[in-house]
Amino acid sequence: MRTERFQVRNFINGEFIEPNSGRYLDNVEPATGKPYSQVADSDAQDVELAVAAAEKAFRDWSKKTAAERSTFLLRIAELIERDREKFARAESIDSGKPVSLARSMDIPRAVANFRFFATAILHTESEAHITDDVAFNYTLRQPRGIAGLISPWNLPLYLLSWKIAPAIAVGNTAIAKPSELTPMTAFLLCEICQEAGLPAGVLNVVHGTGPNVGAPITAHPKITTISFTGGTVTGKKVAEACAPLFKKVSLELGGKNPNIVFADADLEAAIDGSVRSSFANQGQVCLCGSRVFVEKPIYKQFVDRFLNKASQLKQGDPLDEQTEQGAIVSKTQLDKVKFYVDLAQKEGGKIALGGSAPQAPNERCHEGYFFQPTVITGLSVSCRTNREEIFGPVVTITPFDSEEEVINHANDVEYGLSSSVWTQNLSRAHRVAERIHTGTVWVNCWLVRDLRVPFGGMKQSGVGREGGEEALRFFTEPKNICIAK
Ligand code: TXE
Repeated sequence: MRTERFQVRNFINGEFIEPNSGRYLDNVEPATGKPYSQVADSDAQDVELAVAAAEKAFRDWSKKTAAERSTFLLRIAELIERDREKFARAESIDSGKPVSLARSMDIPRAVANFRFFATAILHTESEAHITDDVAFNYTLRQPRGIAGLISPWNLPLYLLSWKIAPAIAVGNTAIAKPSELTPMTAFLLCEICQEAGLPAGVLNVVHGTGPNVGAPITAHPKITTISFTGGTVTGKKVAEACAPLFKKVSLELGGKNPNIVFADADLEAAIDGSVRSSFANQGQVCLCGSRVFVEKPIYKQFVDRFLNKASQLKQGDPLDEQTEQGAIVSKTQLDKVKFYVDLAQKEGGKIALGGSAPQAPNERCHEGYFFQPTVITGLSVSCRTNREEIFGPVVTITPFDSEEEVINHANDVEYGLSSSVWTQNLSRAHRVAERIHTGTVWVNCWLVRDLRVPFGGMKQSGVGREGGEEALRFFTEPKNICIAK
């Protein structure tokens, strides 16, 4: 018997519409491995419609006062908060993450993103530069037009709203493309935007694949600003498409983040923090610390306690309130994780924990994409497992002898997104933090996020910064006005 599945349609010019092709892709629930809804399989024609809507809306939206725009964003935040339970459940079903995590992290953060930028635009300052007796200059920061916002599947609403909120807060209009694997909360957000009375065309969401929708967005000459979060390989394609059109581009890409534990660390805190940073969201957070380095005197003790703690993580149905480890987002991603666990063994690694799929937590999840939290020891620092982004619940632990040595290990990868350093020695903390090549260094903590701080990566982890003032600047064009005295 064929059941009609819910269809996630595009949101263009304030209305939910069918994709031009009339086609839909199956949207699979990772916990069951079965399609539970469908998502519009859009193409360049749909992007074209969205551009027309965004272009038209820009005329009025960009002229609204900051206070007017702020009111809309605050209303959106309030409505997401009202529906937080619905959003959390939808995010969990769509992505496989534990519902408790969606409820405590993803959805509150989406609310905070809208509130933060709604109020940030009310407190901006403009620069003035006085040129002796000759002239004075002041800087206008004006909206740039249409922003293309492309986001991944690991933190669907969290990351998409982190782009939408600043883009429209400063007066741009936006065309967003969520990951085709996790479109549901973007759809719910569009319903909220309708209810909040956001003018038609200010936010348009075009669903579909990277090549069919993402690529036309990056190639469209009228979409002059591109903010992308995703894999490094895709990031290169985005950069290539944008370069000849001189688009303003922000790329937040992958990571292979070091997590360094010195012998003088508060061991309890370091273990708690490291287990969380290794396995949060099944290791599918670009900020996860996938390479743990432990100073030799405490290596054995650390590994024993880490394994003990990690083995207690409750793996289960993402919709079960007690679950701490849910499902991997897709079969492709699960296969990638398996590939790297095999590779690690070929490279001489020892599986100290996990290494395979667990027993299905219940009948419903029989064909779901689950993998055990996995710990690998005994690998060389330079092997592929320790260099390439796995993006799953797999972490390596490696001993080190000296500060100098571990700084070299930390920096000896192509990525440079984030790092953690665990030590009670303040001077060492400053010294090491200064020398690590990552956009964020956490000392004695992980994933503490202040929305005002610059956020982004070095090297292959990206270009540009998001967050606070950086985001407001990214989504505006500075113009100097020089007036003779
Ligand atoms: O991401 P993609 P994928 C890493 C992780 C993962 C790998 C691949 O290692 O295994 O990337 O994951 C859209 N032009 N991260 O393939 O493809 C795509 O539709 C424009 C790290 O799922 O980078 C989606 O909306 N857009 C990461 C978005 O790009 C294109 C989060 C990201 O998908 C496009 C996710 C194109 N040519 C994966 N092709 C992080 N750092 O947060 C695809 N897209």
